[in-house]
Amino acid sequence: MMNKDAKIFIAEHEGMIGAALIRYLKTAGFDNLITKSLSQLDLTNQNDVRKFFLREEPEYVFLATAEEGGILANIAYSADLIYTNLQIQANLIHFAWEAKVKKLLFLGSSCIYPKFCPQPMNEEALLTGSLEPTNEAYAIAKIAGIKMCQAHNKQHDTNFISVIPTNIYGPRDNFDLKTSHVIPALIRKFHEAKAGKKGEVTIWGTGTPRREFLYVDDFVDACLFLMNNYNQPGIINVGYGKDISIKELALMIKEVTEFDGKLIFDETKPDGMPNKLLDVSKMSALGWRPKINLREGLGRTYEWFKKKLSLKKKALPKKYNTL
Ligand code: GFB
Repeated sequence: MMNKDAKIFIAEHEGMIGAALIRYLKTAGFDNLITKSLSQLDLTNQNDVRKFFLREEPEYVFLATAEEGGILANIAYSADLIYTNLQIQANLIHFAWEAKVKKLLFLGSSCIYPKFCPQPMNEEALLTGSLEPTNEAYAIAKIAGIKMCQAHNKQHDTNFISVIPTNIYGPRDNFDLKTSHVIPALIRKFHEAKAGKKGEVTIWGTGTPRREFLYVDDFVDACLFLMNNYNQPGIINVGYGKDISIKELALMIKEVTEFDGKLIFDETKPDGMPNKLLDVSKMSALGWRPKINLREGLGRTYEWFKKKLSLKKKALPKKYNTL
């Protein structure tokens, strides 16, 4: 159990998950949080990360940063994704051990499971089949991170846990149409079509793939819960427990944004994994449940998006680097 004055490093705090974690930890009364903007600490730089850990000696680390993107970014930037993620993870996990960090929470991704994994995807399915080619490079980096945590636990007796999130969405998501995931992309497309009085919105793929989505506030609540209650080397899934087809999702976003037009499905764009639903029974058995349903979470995300636009600030949160 983390004390309220425990020294906690959140790497990094400017993205959707990191920012929500900071908000959540502060509300829960934690006041000894260490954050570093990417210009202050380059997480890909081995020497800088080593010096940072030895100087600051954090007690807890949330490794909530990743170079990542949606389906097309995963195809277009596969080299960047595998290289940068391996560097960041290797630095943070290894030097967290050197600096005697009490506990580290590493974020995996649901794309670590095989392409044709039985649904819902159980933790035991890791490394039982080939990966979905559209996100293989990213998935391999994430699997390496999990294995690195487990190897440190084995050899050095650390307590480094790996959490597997389903698709997370919410305020501060990436709304860049070329690199974003499906929810921010569709919110933006529907909003712009409505504003521009266009009659149609184009959805990538066939609309038949099924995905599971979890609102970011629920996810960070789960992370804190696991930091306090879960001490096993085995991975643990965190999801909403229900999936929806991309077509159903698009219809829901159409309703949330009050767009009044047609949906066009562009089948020249990839579908990716046919199904992606996590088996959340391990997490449920520990007593954790999500609170925010998809309709509610989409509404909150759309409100945030509109507020950002109306403030005429940068509508898009800064991405980690060039993606
Ligand atoms: O969210 P997404 O990009 O990634 O796409 P994945 C989910 C589904 O939505 C795919 C469809 O079937 C897309 O073809 N889709 C429809 C769209 N319209 C759009 C659109 O305008 N933009 C986007 N992006 N998709 C990710 C991986 O896979 O899952 C990441 O790329 C990560 O590596 C994440 O693992 C959890 O769900 O297919």
